[in-house]
Amino acid sequence: MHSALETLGIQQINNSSCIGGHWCGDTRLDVIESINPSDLKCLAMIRPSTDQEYQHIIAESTQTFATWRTIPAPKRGEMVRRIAQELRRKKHQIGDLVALETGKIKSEADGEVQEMIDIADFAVGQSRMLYGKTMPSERPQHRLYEQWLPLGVVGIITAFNFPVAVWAWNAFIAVIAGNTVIWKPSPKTPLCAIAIQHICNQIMSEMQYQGVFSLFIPDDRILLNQFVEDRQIPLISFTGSSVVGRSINIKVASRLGKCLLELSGNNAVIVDESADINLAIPAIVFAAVGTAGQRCTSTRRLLVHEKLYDTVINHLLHAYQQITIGSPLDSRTVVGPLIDAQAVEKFQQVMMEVKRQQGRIVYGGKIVDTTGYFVEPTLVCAENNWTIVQQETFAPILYVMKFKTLEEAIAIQNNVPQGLSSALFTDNLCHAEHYLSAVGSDCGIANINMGTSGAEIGAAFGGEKDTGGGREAGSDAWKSYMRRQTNTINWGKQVTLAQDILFPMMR
Ligand code: UN1
Repeated sequence: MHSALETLGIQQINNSSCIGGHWCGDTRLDVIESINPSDLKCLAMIRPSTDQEYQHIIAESTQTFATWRTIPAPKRGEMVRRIAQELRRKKHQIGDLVALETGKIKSEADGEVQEMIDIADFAVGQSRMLYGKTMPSERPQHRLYEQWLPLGVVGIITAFNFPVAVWAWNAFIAVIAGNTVIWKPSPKTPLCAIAIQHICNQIMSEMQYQGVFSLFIPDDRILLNQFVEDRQIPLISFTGSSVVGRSINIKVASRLGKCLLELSGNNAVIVDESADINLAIPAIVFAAVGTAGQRCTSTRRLLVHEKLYDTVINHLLHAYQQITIGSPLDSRTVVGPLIDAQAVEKFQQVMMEVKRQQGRIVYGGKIVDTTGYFVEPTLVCAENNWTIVQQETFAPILYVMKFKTLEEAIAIQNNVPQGLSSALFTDNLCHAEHYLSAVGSDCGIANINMGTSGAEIGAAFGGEKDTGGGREAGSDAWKSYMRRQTNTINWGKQVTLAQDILFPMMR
């Protein structure tokens, strides 16, 4: 067993529900296996959560909320501050575990833990800044203001590709806002969640607030649906595919609950005629092959001005030839494995479709003949209207296309169902401003001279159209985890009606 796992409280067999700091899990059910995608060895086995445990979790979480909401927000921030201290102390070990379980390379895995620390620091500060506005009332001797209050139990469903950071974006902000949280991680990365829950347990026990952070890992859809449909959970935050997100949104909307969605991306980089190639190439390579193309922000489409097309292809080809594929814990590795056999199969299907479309594979296209879910980083000359180009495939496949004018490039970029991230490489100020204007990129994130991935936590994160419209992490995303209450106080001795209404009985 890897030493990082033991340090983080992972045993060979783990229980997956954590209720008030106590672990449980059904010994009668089949275990969930956590598989290392780079050598296919089982890292540990997990006893899945049961229906009964779910009932305990929701009861505990609801009960804890009743007191947690009365704790002053800056004191709630103290809980997150202490968790961040532990994350700093264990950054290296958590990074190892993230690399082992997801297959992302160690420096990106460590970066993910840093992202947790960053959002924790942000949340601690935010705990003193849950600002509401005061407005001048139109009535004499009246005060009019808005205040923000917690929602209740927040459900957080996360994906395998950012097994800890995306939970942290949601959980830390939700908790300083006065909510309690229940985490349903991806069954592909249960150990990362268990390790983080251990840290939360330690701090919750030190601060005598068990039940602020809970975890459950079911192995069936019935329990997941129960969670999503539970009227005791006012907000479900979901990260994953547009297909699953749409069905969750429908279920939550039908009970008039709130959904915070961070769904599929199909992110494009445009290389304008004036682009600095030396800046563009490394940024594109990182965004296309980083995390083996399994970020929701990964660059999937590259639109190149016709005058630079051959040059960019040649530079990319040269860069791709240098990419080393291998163990995520080897510091020389650039690209690790995909998450599982299904992901490899999807990659193969897409490659068959490329061939059917007679697309030119400039580089890669094959699975790597070794143990582990490795595929080659792939460059394909493609057309935007191909079905596979319109869809998000979680693999390091970059579709390259040609354009003549910036307007044409923007139209191609926006002509997909998703709207998460986008980028333009240009040295032309007018083009940059055009791209960022209302007639430019239609995405939630639009960058200039940078890739599409690697967003900082300080700003709001999320996208439009099939990406779901949610905003998480920084800026004013905290408002999604709170309810707004408008308060009007009459501190005078007269009843005054708004809109100049003179009610006869009040004269
Ligand atoms: C995701 O892939 O779901 O911007 C999140 C990025 C990371 C977060 C990605 N900070 O690439």
